[in-house]
Amino acid sequence: MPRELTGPPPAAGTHVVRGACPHDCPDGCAMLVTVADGRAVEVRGDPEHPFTRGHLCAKVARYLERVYSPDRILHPMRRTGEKGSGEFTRVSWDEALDEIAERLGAIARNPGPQAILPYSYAGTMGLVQWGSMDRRFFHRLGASLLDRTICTAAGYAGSRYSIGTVAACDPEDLVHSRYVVLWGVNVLSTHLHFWPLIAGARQRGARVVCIDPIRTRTAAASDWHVALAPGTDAALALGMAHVILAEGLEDRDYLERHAVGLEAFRHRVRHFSPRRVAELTGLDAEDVARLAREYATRRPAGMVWGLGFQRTAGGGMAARAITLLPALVGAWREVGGGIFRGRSGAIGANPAIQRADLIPPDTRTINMVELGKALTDPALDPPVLALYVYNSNPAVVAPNQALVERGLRRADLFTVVHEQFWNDTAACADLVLPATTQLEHFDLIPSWGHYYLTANRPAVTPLGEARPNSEVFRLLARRMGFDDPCFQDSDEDIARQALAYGHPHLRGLELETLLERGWQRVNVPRGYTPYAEGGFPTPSGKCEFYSEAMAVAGLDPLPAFVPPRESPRTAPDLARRFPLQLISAKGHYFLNTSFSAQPSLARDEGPPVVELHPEDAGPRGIATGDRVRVYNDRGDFLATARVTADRVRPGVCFTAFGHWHRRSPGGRAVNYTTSDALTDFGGGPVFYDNLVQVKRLPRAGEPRT
Ligand SMILES: Nc1nc2c(c(=O)[nH]1)N[C@H]1C(S)=C(S)[C@@H](COP(=O)(O)OP(=O)(O)OC[C@H]3O[C@@H](n4cnc5c(=O)[nH]c(N)nc54)[C@H](O)[C@@H]3O)O[C@H]1N2
Ligand SMILES: Nc1nc2c(c(=O)[nH]1)N[C@H]1C(S)=C(S)[C@@H](COP(=O)(O)OP(=O)(O)OC[C@H]3O[C@@H](n4cnc5c(=O)[nH]c(N)nc54)[C@H](O)[C@@H]3O)O[C@H]1N2
Ligand SMILES: [Mo]
Repeated sequence: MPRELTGPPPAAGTHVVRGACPHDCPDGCAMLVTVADGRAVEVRGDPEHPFTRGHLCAKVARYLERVYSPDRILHPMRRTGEKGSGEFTRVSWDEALDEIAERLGAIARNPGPQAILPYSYAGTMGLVQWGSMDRRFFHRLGASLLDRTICTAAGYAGSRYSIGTVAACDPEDLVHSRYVVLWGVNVLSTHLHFWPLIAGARQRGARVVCIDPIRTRTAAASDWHVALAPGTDAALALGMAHVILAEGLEDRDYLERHAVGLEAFRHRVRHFSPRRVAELTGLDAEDVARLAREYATRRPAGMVWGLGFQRTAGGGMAARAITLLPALVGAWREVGGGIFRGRSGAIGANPAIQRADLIPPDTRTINMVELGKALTDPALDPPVLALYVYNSNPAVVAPNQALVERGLRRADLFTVVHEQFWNDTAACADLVLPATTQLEHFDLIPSWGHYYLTANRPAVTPLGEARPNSEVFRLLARRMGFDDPCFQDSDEDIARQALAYGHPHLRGLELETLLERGWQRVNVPRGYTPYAEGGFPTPSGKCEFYSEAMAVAGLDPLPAFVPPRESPRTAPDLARRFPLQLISAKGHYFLNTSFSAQPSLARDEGPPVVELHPEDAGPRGIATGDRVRVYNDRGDFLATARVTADRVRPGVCFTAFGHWHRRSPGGRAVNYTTSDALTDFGGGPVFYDNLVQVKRLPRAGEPRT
């Protein structure tokens, strides 16, 4: 392949380079980067890309601020001060890599390679930079495996038990829906490019319903906001099923041919009358019945589900119950019906990319949600002695930060952080390595929202001494003496291996075309109705209302309502001390913690705020603008109060996730209060299952109490 396609354009003259947004967002945008004399001067959305439609979000539209930020890490650095002090001195790449190879080698010999833990998530979703050479390296090394559960694990597990997959209908077909249910998802902030399609459906007469305890931008823009109590979604879904079955609104023909276990399910949902569901969810019984009737009769009925309901103890079961609803009413039959989540991600499943065959037998797995435990548990054998972080900011994103912090500050822990920015995690490193941004490396970007694969050609040469993840692991593999030829593959080789995977969705995709055109639709037809005639990828090939696989796994084979761990109803003693349920969902101007230190985005998002209902604020003497402390037994953070009867229900409060600790008042953000407990199954986090108390801090001139 000509170098001009996988490398940056010539240093002289003006060029438009095709790129792809790497961030952890379903929209997977195609970008056009204008480069003048070797410097990127503009990024914009590709107007021809059917999903991007020429529009970038508030964050990525300012990507140049990121690339050319004075806060970038541009050279390898070694710690000189105490851990967390932020004192570092510059070293050469050779010194840094030699030291890493030496330390990892020594630990691998004694006590053994499992004392090494890689920690990465989705700083980039690129096929090459997210998980390829890094996985090969750690697999061959025999390091502990990391279970990457922090985002969608519970929801995916629940959906897989019900319908065998998470991939489904093409979001471009949302315009054909006549009833759009947005379930636990804040589309206008987190899936922005879905909105024009939803608005299109609405123009054609669709009704848009948003199910969310918080009146988000999306809820406010919908026709009907169903503001249920946090973590009660499974009860609502089972209540809807109760009404649908009681009133004979189910699609009997579809169910007979394409479902198993309906009789047992019918028995289960008898317990979920609208009256009981109203008690559990805090909704009106009539609204529960109305939602069920409308969902069953307004066809086609489409659904977009998000992370909201996955973040409480019953997250797995909630996803399981919700993903059964389309089959119950036969929504899968029609274009515009079903669940809208495309995935061009089949590409990443190629075993040649990550080489799981290199993993030594009996290698242990550590759940990333439990990082604090993994770093501090005295019973862990061998203990974690080396942590290698890339594509993630665990010092902010992981729950139970007090424990994470204790772990990261351990003097005997050797920590490498490969990063673009001086964030809280980098501050705890022994060695910091500079990472390239998306404008500086090559990649292919699969989407977890739509059905396009997008190519990213580097626009400029790396700044300073920054290097891509793949390159660093290639160099480390050489130093460790790993001689499998896979460690010599170039980024382009990896991309080709990925495309060569025999998945039917990848038929017709070619690297040359991808690079020239910027993107290609994967091999999924227009008007995609994958389950119109059943064919669910479950063990039975049907939609599983009863799941034998769950029974075998020791789980309830039927969908159930697993209530939150922490709520006034389920933990009354705890709730006496910490009465408020705190939701910490995504910030509009942030992308997790990636953009939180970029000045213009930090300004637009503003400092940490906690929103409370007047009924909760009043007795606490809290008014808008007051400084408050939010706390429980796990920890605390400081914020500014906003009192609002509109946005939150009584007993529930909200704060946006994404603020860095070092940029937060008091040096702590919300994950000091969240729990590292796991969901019912799937091993997911319970960030929004979090009881807290909120206390006003003294106002100016007021005595401290
Ligand atoms: N602007 C922006 N966009 C992003 C991100 C970001 O940080 N900022 N992050 C990206 C990532 S990593 C992801 S995973 C996606 C996530 O995108 P979303 O799925 O939208 O995720 P969240 O914001 O976590 O939660 C969605 C909504 O669920 C609601 N919710 C909370 N608890 C419950 C509950 O018990 N039941 C119900 N029904 N709703 C509940 C919250 O109030 C929130 O409005 O967004 C991606 N896009
Ligand atoms: N309380 C609370 N906690 C949450 C959530 C919540 O809603 N509330 N959301 C959860 C969810 S859904 C998720 S997905 C996680 C997000 O967790 P993470 O995936 O850790 O997300 P980020 O904070 O964006 O951190 C990614 C880091 O990767 C770096 N990076 C980007 N590109 C590259 C690269 O090419 N190479 C290297 N080496 N580094 C790179 C970025 O600079 C950034 O610091 O957080 C979870 N935590
Ligand atoms: Mo996520």
